[in-house]
Amino acid sequence: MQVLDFRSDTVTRPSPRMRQAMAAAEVGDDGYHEDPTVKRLEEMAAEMLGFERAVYMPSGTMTNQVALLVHTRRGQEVIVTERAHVYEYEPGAMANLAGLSPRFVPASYGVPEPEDVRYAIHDSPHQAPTGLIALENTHNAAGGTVVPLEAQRAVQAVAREAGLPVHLDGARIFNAAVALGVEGRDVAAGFDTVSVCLSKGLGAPVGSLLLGPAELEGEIRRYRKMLGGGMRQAGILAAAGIIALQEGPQALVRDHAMARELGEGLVKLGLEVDLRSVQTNMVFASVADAPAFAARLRRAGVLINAVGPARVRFVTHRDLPDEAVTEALSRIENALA
Ligand code: TLP
Repeated sequence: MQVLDFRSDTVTRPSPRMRQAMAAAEVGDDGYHEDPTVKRLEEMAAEMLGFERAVYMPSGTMTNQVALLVHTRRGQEVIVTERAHVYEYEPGAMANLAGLSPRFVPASYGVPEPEDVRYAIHDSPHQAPTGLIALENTHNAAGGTVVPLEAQRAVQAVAREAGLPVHLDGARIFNAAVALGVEGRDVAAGFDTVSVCLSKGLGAPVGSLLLGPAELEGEIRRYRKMLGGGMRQAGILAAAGIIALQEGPQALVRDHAMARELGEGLVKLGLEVDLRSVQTNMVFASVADAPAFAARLRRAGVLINAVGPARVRFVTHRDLPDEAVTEALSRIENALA
């Protein structure tokens, strides 16, 4: 029985084309910015997403944290949506490395109200001053939900009015673009920096990019080095990233269709799923005991993550076979019987 792995879209393995490109990659020392394949990936990403520069890093945690470091100074607050990845799942780096506190704004389905963002901005001697506003699209903990372009623009307008920079955690920016029927560059528009992951739904084994203006490039590279992200012949990895950017986005359509089918199927089995939140490649279900539920499914050959005491997450991705959803639903039905 093939195990069906719905834990994350990070579990994908490099495709045969990626492996070939990796083996054949022309490389150099990226510490001197002399790796031609890394440079090609960075130029391609910058061009594709409408930025002057892109800097390649090992992970989305690093691209997010470097963004915080370049935009802020210690003691400031960062306005984030509730349960934002940059705060919730990046082991406290925001406080530990950058010396920042989060200021949460409510965000139904990952979408904050511009007025809430405006009220969260501080500039008084009695409070920590706001240094940055950060959005996440798609919003992981809200369900892989899409933040509409108008909502992004409204928050960007609030930021501009207050003279604050805005960062986007666009780990899954192409999932958002596909769901909205627009280009990645449309979702990336209006942000000072955007973090994009190649190793989620796009299928690369490693890597994220931080996009930003030319004037921030030096600082971005300095903080990347400081955090241990200065790599050498990284073209071996970047070669797979290039293919991820070329072929990955259009393939997400299938992942989204699978998630929809899975969500609807789980509801038919009597599970509590908010189908309104099933907008891209994730399905969250509420269950009585999430770790026990996940363990039960594991025994049936379906891997998922418990993401809270009573919440589980299923993620669809390119390495799942076509029949994965039908098969998973049938295994889950049996496991729950
Ligand atoms: N998310 C992972 C886990 O860390 C939870 C997952 O399985 O979804 N931003 C967002 C929105 C993310 O979902 C992730 C990874 C990151 C940043 C961090 O990327 P990595 O794992 O490359 O550091």
